[in-house]
Amino acid sequence: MRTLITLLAAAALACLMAATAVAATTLTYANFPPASTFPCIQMERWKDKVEKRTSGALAIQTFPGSTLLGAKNMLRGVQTGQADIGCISLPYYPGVFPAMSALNLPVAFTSTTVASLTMWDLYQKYQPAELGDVKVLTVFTSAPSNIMSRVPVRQLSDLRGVELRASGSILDILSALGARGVGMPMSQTPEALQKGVVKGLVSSFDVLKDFNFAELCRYETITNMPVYPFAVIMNKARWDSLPEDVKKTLDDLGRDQALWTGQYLDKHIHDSLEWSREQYQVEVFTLTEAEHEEIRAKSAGLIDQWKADAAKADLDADAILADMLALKAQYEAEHGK
Ligand code: DTR
Repeated sequence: MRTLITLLAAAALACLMAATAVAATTLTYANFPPASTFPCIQMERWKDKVEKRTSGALAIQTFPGSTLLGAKNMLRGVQTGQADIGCISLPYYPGVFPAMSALNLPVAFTSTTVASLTMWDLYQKYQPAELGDVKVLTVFTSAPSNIMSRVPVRQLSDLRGVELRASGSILDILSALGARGVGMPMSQTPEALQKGVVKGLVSSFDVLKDFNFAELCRYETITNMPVYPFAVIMNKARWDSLPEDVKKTLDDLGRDQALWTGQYLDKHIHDSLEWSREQYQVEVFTLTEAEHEEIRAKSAGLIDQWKADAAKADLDADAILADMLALKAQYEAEHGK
């Protein structure tokens, strides 16, 4: 009897130890927009994959909707370890990412899949110092940006004096077109729209559904303005503390996650626009070829400006730009425009 009890106790202890070994490490992952939006959808997908592929050795605790860190303190919060992992939108940090902000230039990306894979390869090739004090787990972009507004923008001249929320390079494009760009992160936009501080926003069409912006912004104008680059970053010391096999699992997931997110968003922007048409009968305006040319002409200076800024940061701007355009062409051939 005594032997049986000892055996049972030993078995119970073994089970307990195995269970503790399995859920050994929990990492926190902060995100700024609400759970329904694509940066958080990709976060949950990444969490599922990581937990499965590490057989539970890593558990990921996700914090959507700025519950742990907000859009503007995300970078610092991850650097200092307030969160282990965080999702940053690079254009929210002007001047901080001279190399990777190339993805925010007016180079006419039309596919999120293509832009996200291009960003991944460009990051791998240059590993720029601007992201040197964090571990980059994956990168992706938003879809091309369009106007969503409470007032109709049927033609470019309707933009004159209209206040539109944006960020990064799009603020400059808007001023060149005579509109009044108001810079703020996406997470502050619902309130600004509600209060009438802005008459609309410039972003990709996913937000029509995911933030229900279609309810207020009944007019959509297709402008194909730049995509916004994002990076999922991890605290460096925390990364260094992970076992080698876990690091490899996370590294192996980086490109796959960029591809998955691009494909998810490419599909979702169509679903979101269809939903907005059915739900709120939104009107969609297209511009003439001459108007697209006007946008291109008025945005061209941004590329020179970016080159000058990149050169100041000791980067080979021409090489980065040429590589980005070559990758874009390669992925467009592979995945379509
Ligand atoms: N267009 C960028 C990025 C963006 C697009 N959709 C979402 C949803 C949630 C947060 C950010 C974004 C922007 O306007 O910030």
